Amino acid sequence: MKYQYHILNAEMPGKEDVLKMTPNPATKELIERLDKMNVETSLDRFEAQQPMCGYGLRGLCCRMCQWGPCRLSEKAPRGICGKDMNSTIMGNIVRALVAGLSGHAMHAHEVIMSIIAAADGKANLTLKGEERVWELAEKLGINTGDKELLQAAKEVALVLLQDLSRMTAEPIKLLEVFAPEERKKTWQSLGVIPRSAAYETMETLHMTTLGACSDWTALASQELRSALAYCYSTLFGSSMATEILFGIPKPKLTKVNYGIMKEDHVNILVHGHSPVMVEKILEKIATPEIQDLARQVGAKGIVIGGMCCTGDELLARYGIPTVTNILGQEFALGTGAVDAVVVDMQCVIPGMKIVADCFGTEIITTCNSNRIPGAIHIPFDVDHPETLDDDAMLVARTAVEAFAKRDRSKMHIPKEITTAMSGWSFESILEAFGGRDKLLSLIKDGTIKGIATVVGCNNPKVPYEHSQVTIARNLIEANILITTTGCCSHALLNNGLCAPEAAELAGEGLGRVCRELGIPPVLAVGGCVDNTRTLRLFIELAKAAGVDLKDMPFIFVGPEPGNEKTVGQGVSFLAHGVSNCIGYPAPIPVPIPKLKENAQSQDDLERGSNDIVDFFAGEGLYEKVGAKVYTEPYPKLAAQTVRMHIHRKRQALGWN
Ligand code: NFS
Repeated sequence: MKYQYHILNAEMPGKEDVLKMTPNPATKELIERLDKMNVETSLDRFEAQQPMCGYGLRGLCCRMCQWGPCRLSEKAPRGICGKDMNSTIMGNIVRALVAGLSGHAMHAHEVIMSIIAAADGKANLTLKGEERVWELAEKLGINTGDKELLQAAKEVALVLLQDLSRMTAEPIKLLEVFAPEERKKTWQSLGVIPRSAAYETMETLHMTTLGACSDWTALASQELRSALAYCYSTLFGSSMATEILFGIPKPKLTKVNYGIMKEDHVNILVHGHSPVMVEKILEKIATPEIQDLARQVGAKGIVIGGMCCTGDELLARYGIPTVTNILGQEFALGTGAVDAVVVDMQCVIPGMKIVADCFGTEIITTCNSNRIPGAIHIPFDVDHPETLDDDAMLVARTAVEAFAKRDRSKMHIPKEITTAMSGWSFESILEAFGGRDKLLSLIKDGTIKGIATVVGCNNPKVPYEHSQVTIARNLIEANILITTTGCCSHALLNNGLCAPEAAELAGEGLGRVCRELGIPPVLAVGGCVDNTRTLRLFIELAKAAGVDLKDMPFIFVGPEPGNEKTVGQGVSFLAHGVSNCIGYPAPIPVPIPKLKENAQSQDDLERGSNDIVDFFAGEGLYEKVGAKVYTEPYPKLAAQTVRMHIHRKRQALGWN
């Protein structure tokens, strides 16, 4: 590949590498087209950033006060304040984790507050996830007596809100309810049970400020504590509150990929994370008024396409086609056929507006935290939800009216359309397999060797979607069932791995089961916050097996970690005893093998090492939680690493 980084023992792709390796033909077509039209994308800006700063890449740059920035090296191993490399690296990682946590926390806040607004009669929202309300009410010990649904839902929402915001020394309620007993004891003994998302964020920023904590091991504990706050408050909070609002998804067949857009239709893409406003917009688009408007502006109909996690949410619930992920958002606009992109919160890159302006695409922002200069802003404000219907109508109208302005000379929609089965919730997975005991017995007898959750973002440091698809193909071939979410799920969806027909690509055992049940070997379980669904599945199967979660043949795979939000995803699973295999070195100095002091020959090497790498990839974390991090940029080797990990777990359990 074009860029070699010896300090990382890794390499990074240039645009020509991406073109060669990216697996979706539609993507190649659009990258080439944008290139020819001289439209700048993240691939160009990535090249403009080369070479990247070695201090930043290894987490050795400290910018936490105004004495620096300090760049730490062998020559200058401490910052001006005296902080050493270990606490600098760990401090940077835990700060990134709580930045990601904050993203999911604002998402959780919006959906939880929407339930309260619905219950108070302020927002015109009908709760569709009744079974989740009663389940959570019971688990949380809420006396439902003869309470109405809305009142019970409000009481559940208030608990979720406390889990986001509690300042006193009580644990997160959802952790008490959902975490395995063995894990709770482990976390208790490590002293890492969190109070709330807000408290742990505050404490992390406090611990990493100038002249605060210089003990990296204490920061490592705060990393675990914050990850558990992230997991049980922001992920569980968002995912479950969304299920209360809009229902628990059920499997259905649909189509995905860039080809779902139509030249003679209004094409509206919805993008971001929180589905509250978007659900209302969908409702409005279905009204005769908006359908008539589409015909009046000369369109044959309206196509909705999803991007990123908002796309995943709608795909899961309604089978609304998805188009692409965070790195594909500019490519999608390169079709010149998108009339409007409606964006809510997070993962909406500023570069998208640059491409939008080249093609006359309207960007409509709906979240006050995500403003874009030059975009039309029609916000959903959860504190003033009374205008939700009018605002959603205005968004729908504005998006449809944009059709009349489209420059038809610049249209080019790739033809790729892919079948997919979406709508995999915790419940629907168990149901599809005939219950948890049936799924467990398939795992125990080796028909299915284990489960890998292959998830996460895109990262231009890795050839776009290549590793995600290669790893997934290799794993299903080895009879490893896959769950997927977020940006990675779009890669697997568009490449046909989430279609029932993908059973033909799976190994003998997994393939046979999928064919019998009519399901795919890769189950798209939703947006990133829905990693809770996989986690619940892991917890449930371990419980059924009577085995500690850390001993089960499960793994978390993140081929293209990119956003700060993925740090918390990985560490959440680690804290549960589920190892990670990531596709790119984290901002930690990579140990490079070096010649021994008295080396007699060139191959007389010793393994490089440093405390932080030893902690994550060696014994440190493993001794605490029973899981570790493997880093493997080469996808076929990563798949081998996963297979080996699962094989070892099975051997230890005697499941061969
Ligand atoms: Ni997850 Fe969803 Fe994608 Fe990454 Fe962004 S969309 S929450 S953060 S980039 S997977």
